[in-house]
Amino acid sequence: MPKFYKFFLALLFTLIISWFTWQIPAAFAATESETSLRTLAEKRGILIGAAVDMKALKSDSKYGEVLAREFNAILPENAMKLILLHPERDRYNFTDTDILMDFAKTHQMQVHGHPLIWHYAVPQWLESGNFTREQFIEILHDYIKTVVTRYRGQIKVWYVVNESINRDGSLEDSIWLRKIGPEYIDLAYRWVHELDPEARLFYNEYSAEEVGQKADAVYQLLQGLIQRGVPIHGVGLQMHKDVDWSSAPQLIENMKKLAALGLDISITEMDIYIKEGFGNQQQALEKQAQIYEDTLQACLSIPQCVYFSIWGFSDRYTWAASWRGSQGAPLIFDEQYRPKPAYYAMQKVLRRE
Ligand code: 9MR
Repeated sequence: MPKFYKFFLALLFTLIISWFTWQIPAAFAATESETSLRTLAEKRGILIGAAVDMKALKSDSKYGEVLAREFNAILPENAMKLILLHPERDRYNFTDTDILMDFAKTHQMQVHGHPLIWHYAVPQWLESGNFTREQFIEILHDYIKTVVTRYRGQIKVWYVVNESINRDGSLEDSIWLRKIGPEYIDLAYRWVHELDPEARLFYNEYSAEEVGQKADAVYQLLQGLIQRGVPIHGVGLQMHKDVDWSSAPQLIENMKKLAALGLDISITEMDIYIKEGFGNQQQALEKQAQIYEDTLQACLSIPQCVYFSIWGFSDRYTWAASWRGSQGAPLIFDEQYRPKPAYYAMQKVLRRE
């Protein structure tokens, strides 16, 4: 064969091989991203998020891979809690929250701050410190200023106050309530708004999804804030439920009522715990999928529901194991990151016209 033809054939062969090398991964990537929850949610203009376990993010590469592929918003499960962020009076620790912010930036995800003020996860120096009311107000202000200023412009939504109401509708006992009084809530919202006027400020609550005593108390709290001119833009309903939950119509009714106050709504911490004794595994997984489907559908049916977030995403890492005594498989991927029926149910809802 003349040299020219040999050269031509080699060139052609190289071109074909490189075309395949580029096209095949591109094709896989396209399939993956076209069906991911994140892509489907973006087409509908909503945020789909997950709470992030920092230990998992730092040690398990598959965790970060699935997180970035499936979600366009994140919030820290624990890293922003006062006890971790401000463990001593003169010391802050932003190591994990900075890692989270970098991860979000790299993968173009929105970050939500959770929680700024909570009655739980308060460090010992504050719990047992003998401070006056004025000192408490100063400590709260300094804390808010330090954290909000550090992430100004990067954290788009702040869950400023978390779980300030008991199941019976009364105000939850907390160091803030005891030392400052109920006005700690107004002060916190006003300060965050002053420090970052662009951030959307939300209130976050558990067991206030269905209509009833607690939901009414949350409504009154929010209505009061609005009437007093306190900057509040939205409310997060957590959705930690068991697999026998069946109150989607009540959730919709409640969301409509809250939206009528002029507030945005988010589902912030959804997980559906499979209780022992609930049918066989297949029945439990199907019922769990149905609840994810109904809740996401409820959110999509309310224009003000702008954010839907799960409390983790893989059963490999769930708070239920430590808090409820058993794992309960409450999330949408199993421990090996295989999608569960709940994942496909969410895909189905996001595709629905
Ligand atoms: O899932 C969180 C768990 O790992 C922590 O130990 C616990 C205490 O900080 O908080 C859990 O997250 C809670 C969230 O911050 C507020 N709503 C209820 C969540 C589940 O308890």
